Amino acid sequence: MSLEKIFKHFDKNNDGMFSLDEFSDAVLNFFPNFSQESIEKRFKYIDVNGNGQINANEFVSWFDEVLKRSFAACDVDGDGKITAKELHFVMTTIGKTYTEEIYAKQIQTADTDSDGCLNYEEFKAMLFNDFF
Ligand SMILES: [Ca+2]
Ligand SMILES: [Ca+2]
Ligand SMILES: [Ca+2]
Repeated sequence: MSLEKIFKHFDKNNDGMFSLDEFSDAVLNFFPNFSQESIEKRFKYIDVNGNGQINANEFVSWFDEVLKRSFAACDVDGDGKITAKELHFVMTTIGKTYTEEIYAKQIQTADTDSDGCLNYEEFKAMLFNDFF
């Protein structure tokens, strides 16, 4: 699942642009905790040319940035890979109570090169698999 496909998926009327409604659906799908206010703030931030719509380019470059930042946040030791231990540690600090085993299983399903941890591509795949 690529970002372009995600964009098309949430672009309900297929005009190649996100309205605020379409955008807020997309965001809530990935980040259910976002408030409407912070969604609107982001919408304005992503709408680089300020025409009140987000086009595919604006969306893809923003989302990629968000994913890279989330990846970096989970990659505690900064080696470019996320282990179950790191995922467990990070999720625990934000209040999730799953065991390390659960994260190991989750990683396994996305671990295409079978090295037991997630690189950035695998990380993206894991997030997208959860939603589509
Ligand atoms: Ca725009
Ligand atoms: Ca790491
Ligand atoms: Ca891997």
